[in-house]
This record gives sequence, C-alpha cells and structure tokens, in this order.
Amino acid sequence: MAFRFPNDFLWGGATAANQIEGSNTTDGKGLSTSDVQPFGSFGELIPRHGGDFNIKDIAIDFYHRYPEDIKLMSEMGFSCFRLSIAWSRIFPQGDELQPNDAGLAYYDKIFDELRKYNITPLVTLSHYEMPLYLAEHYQGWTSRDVIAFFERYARVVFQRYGDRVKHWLTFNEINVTLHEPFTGSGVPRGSSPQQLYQAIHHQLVASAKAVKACHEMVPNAQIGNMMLGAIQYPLTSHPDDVFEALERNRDWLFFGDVQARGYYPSYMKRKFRELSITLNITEDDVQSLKETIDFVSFSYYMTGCVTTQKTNMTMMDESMFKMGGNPYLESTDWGWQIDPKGLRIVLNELYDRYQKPLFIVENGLGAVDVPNENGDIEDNYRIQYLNDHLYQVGEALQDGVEIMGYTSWGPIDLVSASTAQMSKRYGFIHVDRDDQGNGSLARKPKKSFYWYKDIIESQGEGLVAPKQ
Ligand code: BGP
Repeated sequence: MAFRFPNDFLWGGATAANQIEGSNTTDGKGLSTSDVQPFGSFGELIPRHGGDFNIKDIAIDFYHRYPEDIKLMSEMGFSCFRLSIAWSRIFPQGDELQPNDAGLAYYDKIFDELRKYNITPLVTLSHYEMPLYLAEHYQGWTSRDVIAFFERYARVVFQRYGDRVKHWLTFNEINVTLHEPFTGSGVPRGSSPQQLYQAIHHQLVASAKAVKACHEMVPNAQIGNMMLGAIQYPLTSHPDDVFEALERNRDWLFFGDVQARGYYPSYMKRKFRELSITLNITEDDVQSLKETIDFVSFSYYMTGCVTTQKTNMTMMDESMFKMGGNPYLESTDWGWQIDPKGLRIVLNELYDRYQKPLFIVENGLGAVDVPNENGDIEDNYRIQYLNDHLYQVGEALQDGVEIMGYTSWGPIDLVSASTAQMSKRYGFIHVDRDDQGNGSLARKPKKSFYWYKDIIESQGEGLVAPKQ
C-alpha cells in the first residue's frame, strides 16, 4: 500500500565542505586535517608541499560552481541541503580571536542562494576536519583549550547565519573518533584509550556548549548530534553473542546517550574501570553536558555481525570497523553490507531510546558508474538501493517513529571520505572528474536524478515494496 510521508518531511542530500569545495587555501582559508590526507581518512598523513597532487584541492569545485549545483538540487525538488562549514575558513588556525571575514562572506553567498530556492540548510559545524594548526599545536581535541576555540567558532557562525540557518549539527559521526582519531578530531593516531576518551570528553562538552549557544542565540533553531549508525547483530543466538552485540552497539550509542540525556551512562563506569581510564571531568563540564540536543541524527550505510563463537565469520570491511559479515546480506563494490531493513531497526531503536525526533542525514550507495553508448548513466542499482532504504523509512514512520527528514549522501558526485576516490560515486548528478583529476567538472543528471525527483514530488508514494 502506498504511503505518503508527512508534508513537513525534509527531502534532500548531504555533503561535507572538504569533499566538495576545493579552493582549500582560497580567501584566507587555513589548512585542515583533511587537507593532509590526500588518500582519504584511512590513508597516510602527508605534509603539504607545493605541487603535490591532492584531489581535494579542487574536489568538485563547489566553491565556485555552487549556483549551478544548488539549482540542480532545486530541480530535483530538494527542501533540504546538508553541508558543512569548513572551520578553517572561519578561523584559519583555530585559536585566533577574530574570524576571517572572507570565509564568513563565502557562506553568506551559499545560504542566500539556498534561500532563493527555499531550500532549508542543515549545517554541520565540523565534518571530519578541523584546522590543522590545532592538530599540530594542541593535538586536537586532546587539549581542553580546544573547547573554547570551538565555542567561539560556533558562536560566530550562529551570530552570522542564524537568520538563515535553523537546523544545525555539531560533530559529524562523532563516534568515529574511536576508530580514526585524527581526521575529525586531530588526535594523534596511536593515542591510548585514556587519551582518546579524554579527547572525546572534550568534544562532548564542546558539543553541549554549542547546543547551549545555539539555544541562546538562535531561539527558533534546532540543533542535533550526528553519529555513524552502524548497528551490529549477534551472529548466533548464543547469549554471549547477544551480549557482545549489546556492548558493541554501546560503543557508538554512548555518544548519543551523553548528548541526548546530558550525562554519562552508567555502563561506562565498568568499561572505564576495565580499561584503567580516569577522566578529568570538571564541575563545569557536568553542568555543560546537561544542555541536550533537540534531535538525533545519524548516517546509515551498513550493519555488521559480532560473535564470540569459534565460527568462520568473514570480516567485511577492515578499514571502517571490524565488522563481521552477515550471510543474509549482499555487499557494495566497496564491501559495505547492504541492509535496508536495518535502517528501520536503527530508527526504531533510536526512537525507543531517546524519544527525540530523528534525522537520517546520510545514506547512499557508493558505486562505479559506467555511461551507456549515449553517454547517459542508468544507475538502476542506485535507484534500487535508495528505494529499498526509503521504503523502510516509510515503514518506520508508520511504526510511529518521528523522523524529520532524509538527506542522501552525495547528491552530486564528490570525493570519498575514506578513500579520496572520485570513482566511488553516490550522486544523482554526475561530475566529470576521475581519480587522477582529469575531466571538465561538467555536471550531468543521471537516471536516479529523475527518479528522486518523482519520489520527492509524490512524498514517497512512488516507493515500491522491496523484493523479498
Ligand atoms: C560517512 C561520512 C561522509 C561520507 C560517507 C561515505 O562516514 O560522514 O563524509 O563520505 O561516509 O563514505 P565514503 O566517502 O568513504 O564512501
């Protein structure tokens, strides 16, 4: 039976500054942690030398081409566009007292353009990057000083854009700090669990301080967190597997628990004891954490399995998390297990846990697109993937879950975060650029462009039940 999504449901796509903008030293921008990772967030860190090739230096040149891109999004019927502000455009080093005017002026243009088309911006304050200077001189979030720098940055952007931006997110996939500490958090790789959790604590306090600042400065705005929602299933019904899955899921839910409830969950006491972690938590931190988010947002790409049994469980993607393979699921070309029903499970779990509105701010299929003889991209696989996931969003809405919106990842082809490839494409819009940087950067709609347009127009009624 066809189901109509609520009228105020926000439909759109999601991006990150360092994966689309390019121009990473233009108009006074400072280098960010992303700029020294030419091979992606799981690759080597390489200091910048003049002349070195880095695909992100131009990325898809959104810095200059945003009018065309936003127009195309509007043609698809987007009511929402998720983007991030590059912190190092606003504070090139991160610890300055005054912001960089040229950086501020750039995002004015973007938000004005979005307003022209009535597209609601959903803005991430820090998406997998921070000013490189903070990583080099403060070891990123390892330092408590960074809390104040981030709060200053957040206040500056709330003040400047609060009239046009009413939907905010603090840190992208904050739980990934546990697995890749440098990219988003500037924390040295190889840091001990003690150092990692202290840095995470600083980030959680900074997130809460940004929430408070947003509530004070932009009273009619809503601000959420953002987690990588990768749920883990027990591979067998052995109670040890069931408990193992519960614990692995707590690894990421911990972040939401603090951000949505305002205090550390009791299960962390044992974990910290077992890992010999003693956190430095001040009274001011405890008070700050009490300012909780308005909604919970997450990305959703895959699920995994865990087991304590001696089985032949295959591992699916070593680079992301140590996630176990699920014999019932197929994987993408990059080994990410495709699990549409898992999205309905995550939505229900998160809503039961937090009783706050949810926002799916990333989901999509990274695939190699090969044009047909007419040069068109008939990406039926992408349509299938998105249909099946969105269908489960519709099911979750009918389950009673409150969902604010859905922004698919990379509505326009962009640079992959984990591998820095252009060839891992997510877009409804093709961008003519390859992994070596060849190509005209021309934009062209794919078949999925017209499909998504129809789905948005029909408020989800055009979605079809996935084949069993
Ligand atoms: C998420 C990140 C994004 C994004 C996406 C897809 O983890 O928030 O920045 O890139 O994953 O991952 P990838 O680009 O590695 O395919």
